[in-house]
Amino acid sequence: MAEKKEQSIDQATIEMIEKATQDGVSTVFGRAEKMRPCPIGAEGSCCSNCAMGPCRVPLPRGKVETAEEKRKRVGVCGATAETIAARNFLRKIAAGTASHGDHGREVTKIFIEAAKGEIEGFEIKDEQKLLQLALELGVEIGDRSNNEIAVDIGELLQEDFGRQEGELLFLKRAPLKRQELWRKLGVVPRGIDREVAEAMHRTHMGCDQDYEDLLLHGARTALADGWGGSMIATELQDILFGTPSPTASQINLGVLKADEVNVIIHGHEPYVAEMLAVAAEDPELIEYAKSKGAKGINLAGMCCTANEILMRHGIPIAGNFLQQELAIVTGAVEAMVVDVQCIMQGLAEVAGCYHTKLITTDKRTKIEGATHMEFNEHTALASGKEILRAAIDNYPNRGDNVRIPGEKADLIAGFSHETINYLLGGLFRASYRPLNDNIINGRIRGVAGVVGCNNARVTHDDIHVTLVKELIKNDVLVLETGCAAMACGKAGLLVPEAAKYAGDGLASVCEAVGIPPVLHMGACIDNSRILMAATAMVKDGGLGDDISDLPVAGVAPEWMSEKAVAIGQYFVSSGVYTIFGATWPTLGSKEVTDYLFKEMEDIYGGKWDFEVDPLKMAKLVIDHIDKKRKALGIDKARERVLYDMEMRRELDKV
Ligand code: XCC
Ligand code: SF4
Repeated sequence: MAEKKEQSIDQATIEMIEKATQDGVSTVFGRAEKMRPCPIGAEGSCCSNCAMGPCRVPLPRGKVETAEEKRKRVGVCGATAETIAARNFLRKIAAGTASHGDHGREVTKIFIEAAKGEIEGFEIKDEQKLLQLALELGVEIGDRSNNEIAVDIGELLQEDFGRQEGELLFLKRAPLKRQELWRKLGVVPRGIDREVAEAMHRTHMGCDQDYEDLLLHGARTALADGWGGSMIATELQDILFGTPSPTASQINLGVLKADEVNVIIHGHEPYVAEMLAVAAEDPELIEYAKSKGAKGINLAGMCCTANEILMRHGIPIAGNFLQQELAIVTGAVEAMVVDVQCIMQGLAEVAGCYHTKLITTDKRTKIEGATHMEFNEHTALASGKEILRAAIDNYPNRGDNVRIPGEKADLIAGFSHETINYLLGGLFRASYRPLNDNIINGRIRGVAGVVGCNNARVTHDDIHVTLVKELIKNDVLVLETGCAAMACGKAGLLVPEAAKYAGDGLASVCEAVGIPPVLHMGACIDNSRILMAATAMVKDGGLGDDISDLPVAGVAPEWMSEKAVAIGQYFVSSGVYTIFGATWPTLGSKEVTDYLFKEMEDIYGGKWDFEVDPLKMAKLVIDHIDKKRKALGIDKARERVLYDMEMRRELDKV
């Protein structure tokens, strides 16, 4: 576990933690100080999979264990520390895959209903992407309407969730060599739900008790997320709500407005937020807000729902995961509207200390003490308006205990895989060629995907920002999603001017193309866009013939959710070297940890790693990128630029 120095590097966050203390309100920051993490659970050495336990099999601390002692370190059923750690790890992957899968399933259902004309207000927005997907999946186009084509696409992809045999449809998008490897290893996912269900079965008491076999199924389950549930969600959301393109907006608690009805939309699935975005423009509702003394309605996002409506509507972001309670602490939020995932139950308690209405909207996420206003997609617009009306009605209750921090930063978001293609190659010859060329000539050293959460066990945003600054300084182009993107947005790294923090090579490319050195690619579900970007780089040529050949790496510096583990594993199984910060959940078993950190590289060409220090993380990423450059024979071009960098650093010291 990392050493935590401060609570946050973000001034708005620090100011609101102080206000919470003054107001006598408990937040995640204070609770994290009171509740130490259980050391046995943290290392994956606690099993509660049957009622003879829970069994604890922790590594002995402060001494070397003999073989005899290790043999005796087992659960009541005889399960070894290896089995227990691997089972726990697989269950995290299964939970993450289930979450993204359930998101994808819901999107698919709504997509089909919208195409059938059953949902007022939702219609196909990206015709080009629809037709491309139809071609890819072999859906007849002819002179059929977009809606007819969309119904077929939706129903075809829907089968991936319940498929019993065969292969998920999008696996064919991966480089051929990767597909062959998956088939050879037997880790090709059949159906999304099937792999999750099998993971739960295998980890049941007395089932799979071979850690390598458990982790092989972990790979299969995670692939059903990255190339399945997540990818389906991203693709269909793009077609239905629009494929993101670069959009300017702002981020941090300073986007809340003193004289408007502030509504925060928080969670992951975009349809409620999409409808609120439409409803917030309704002249009647704006008039209604004015009748209550407000100047208007101010919608702002939180967590991944924020990323979705930021990319497609330019709606500002109030903050990332650890700021959710603090938004309410401002005293200026009339309603916090939540859907699913990453919604802390602590919100209900905090909302109770202010006038804020906490509104749950999803049948799968209810919270004791919150108002449940279930979102009905068939009356979507009416549902959206009803929610906003409740927020407006709450405006007169705001009171005087209001303090909105001044901090807000400009950012540009919405670099979808398609956009990067167009930006680099131009609309008529969209390609990754210029990116590949700039990697080969050494201006760009490599690419890092920096993704994932905040974690109250480490200094909020610090690991993200320190790592990313170090990477771009060393000419590594950074692709971001989720709360990681927000941390960097608040630090001013998501604007073209941030090229001033980049090394000369990366800066020159950013200036030529007009992009920031850190590209916001969306919500966590959109990590599938990073898989597509990596695949496009392979297919464009010159950088090897598989994802594992690319000079790329992935990092989740402040991860906390099970979804992050699923994402990490699908990156590793797709051939990407992936580093996690904060804490590592299998340290109770050396064998399991060695398998993940070393042996997986021989199997998948990608592997896991763990490092808490952001500068050391950056070094691991850069060393890995340099190793891949060398293997590709493009290290020579790079060396000259590196020499310049070294010299400039020397100058910096003077
Ligand atoms: Fe949740 Fe997606 Fe993590 Fe942020 S990054 S804390 S999962 S909101 Ni996904
Ligand atoms: Fe203990 Fe085995 Fe039951 Fe786990 S499955 S709780 S190790 S007896």
